[in-house]
Amino acid sequence: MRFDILTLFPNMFSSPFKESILSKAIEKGLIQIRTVNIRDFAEDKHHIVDDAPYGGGQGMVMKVEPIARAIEWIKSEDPTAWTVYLTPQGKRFDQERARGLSSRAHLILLCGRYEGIDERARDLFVDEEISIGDYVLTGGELAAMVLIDAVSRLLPGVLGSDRSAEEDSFVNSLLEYPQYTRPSDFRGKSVPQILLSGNHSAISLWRRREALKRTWSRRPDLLQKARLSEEDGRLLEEILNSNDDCGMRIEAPNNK
Ligand code: 4FD
Repeated sequence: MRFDILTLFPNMFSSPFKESILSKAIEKGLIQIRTVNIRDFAEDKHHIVDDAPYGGGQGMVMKVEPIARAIEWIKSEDPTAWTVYLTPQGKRFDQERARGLSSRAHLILLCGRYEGIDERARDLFVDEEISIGDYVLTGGELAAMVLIDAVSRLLPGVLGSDRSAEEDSFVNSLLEYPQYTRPSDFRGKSVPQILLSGNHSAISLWRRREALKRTWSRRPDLLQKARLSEEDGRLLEEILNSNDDCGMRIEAPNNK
């Protein structure tokens, strides 16, 4: 899969993909990531890429011509490339949208700065607008990095062969159960005995119960859409009828 990142700040991408799993995916040829500097497509003497908004108001708007020329240059190589604009106004990015994008061969990720891009650039060139969450960043670059990471790990061969992305949280709509590794006791806090028992069916049951407890206490909204088995229903009832607080934490107020 190919990612072309359209940005005014290509240096921001010089390290994030050089580590660990994504660098190996690049080495193996499973993904290709290229940055394209929008400024290189400005034709005027000063390579101007932004201008004041028509109608007045604060801030600057990214000009349409350099964006148009950059996207058309990429599309002249591959007319099938799919263009995504990272913006707080886009559809919320989640696991399902990551899976949808992972089926495409070539993504163009358009990173906005300032007050965003000229509306005509969206109308003419943007196929999909995506937001990674309800907060504002100084540019779309960090959002593009998040998207590339979440999409890349879904591609065949990117994660270790023993570990399937399908086992992840959100795929089955529950949060993950707690994990432990050595030592078995740390400052008086011990690993749950069951995990040392070697009883694999009992461990599976415990993990499922813990996943249900966590989801109930932290993300009850996820239980709505979770496809729960009859066994899950029984476990959940058992949990709620017990006096287990499911790890509920009372958050201290943060009054401004
Ligand atoms: N929540 C996101 C994406 C970009 C961004 C920008 C218009 C500002 C947050 C278009 C205004 C892009 C997000 C750049 N902030 N900032 O995904």
